Amino acid sequence: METTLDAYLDRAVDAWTRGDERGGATTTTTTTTTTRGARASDDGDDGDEEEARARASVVRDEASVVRALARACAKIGRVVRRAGLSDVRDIVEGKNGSVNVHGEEQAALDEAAHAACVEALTRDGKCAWIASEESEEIVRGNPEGRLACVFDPLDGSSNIECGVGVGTIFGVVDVAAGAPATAVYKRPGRDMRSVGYVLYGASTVLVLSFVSANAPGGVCAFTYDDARDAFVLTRENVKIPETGGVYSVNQANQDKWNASTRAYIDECAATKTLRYVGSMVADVHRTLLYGGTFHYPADARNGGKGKLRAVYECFPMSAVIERSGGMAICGADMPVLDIVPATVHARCPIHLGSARDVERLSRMLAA
Ligand code: FDP
Repeated sequence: METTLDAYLDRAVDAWTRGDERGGATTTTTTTTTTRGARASDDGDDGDEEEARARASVVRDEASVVRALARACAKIGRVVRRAGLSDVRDIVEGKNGSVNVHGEEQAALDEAAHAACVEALTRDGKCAWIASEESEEIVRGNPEGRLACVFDPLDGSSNIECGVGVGTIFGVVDVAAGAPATAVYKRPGRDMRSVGYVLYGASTVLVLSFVSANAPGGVCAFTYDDARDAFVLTRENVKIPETGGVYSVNQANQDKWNASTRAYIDECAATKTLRYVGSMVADVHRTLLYGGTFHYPADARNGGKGKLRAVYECFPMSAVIERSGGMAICGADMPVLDIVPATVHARCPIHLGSARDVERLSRMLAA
């Protein structure tokens, strides 16, 4: 019997909730009762149980956020597949995209994908803040919400007209009740809870790491089944190969990189195969499954910052890669997930992929 995303999330929420009860209230109760006596135990029980309940309820909210995003992505996927045929109004009612003018369709699809995600998350009501590549400001959600969602609604959109894979990238962070919008990004990427992406390619695939690296089933992949209008679990415990024979980078920029980045890529060029779609989601998905590396280095054009956005592109992708056993760095010994961005749209250099390959690069960058 196949597992749908809904069924997976139900099971995952159950597992987290049971785990919270074991790790929180129950275990600690025994300890406090024997070491601090009955009265102290009563106080501790209440606090622990309350904390466990609060944690479980955040996990339930998070499952709801992932469901809402997956529904929006299913809609986006249907429209992307019909790019050139269907109207962007298929995604968001009332939105009238200029689909007939060459070039404008991409922009309209970007915006419509953004609107579809915002609409789904707003209706879900679990997020206090919603940050998107397509919005200068962070969007206010439900002030009572304890989660925030960040996303790039349609990454690689310059590829849409030629039918090459594009994607949605997302991450979820927890924010204290009443926290300001800065709580969404003024923190290391390692704080991200659920992370993932949807690739709109030959098939529509959702890759998800739910809540943390310890999610039931680890990093999972779900394939969208049109007939059932559902994402169906197709891979569990996805592990990136330790090393790979493919590297992925826009080599046309090589004269703008620093010497050690160039030296590493020269070494790759001599020993590996180059594959570069130019769509981060497609390039990273191939890297996750087949191994190797993906790079968007700092270059002379962007003052050492790289092109890709830290919060909603590099953090979720780096977390997926790390949780599947790989590495993601922005410089020598500098994990991408340790960066604290100055703004929600900050950029950072990125090198991610198979652990042994990224380790070698890190050593070369250090030298
Ligand atoms: P795009 O501009 O088409 O949205 O996020 C930006 C991105 O695509 C990534 O998906 C992709 O990896 C990168 O830019 C490609 O940039 P270059 O064309 O400079 O190689």
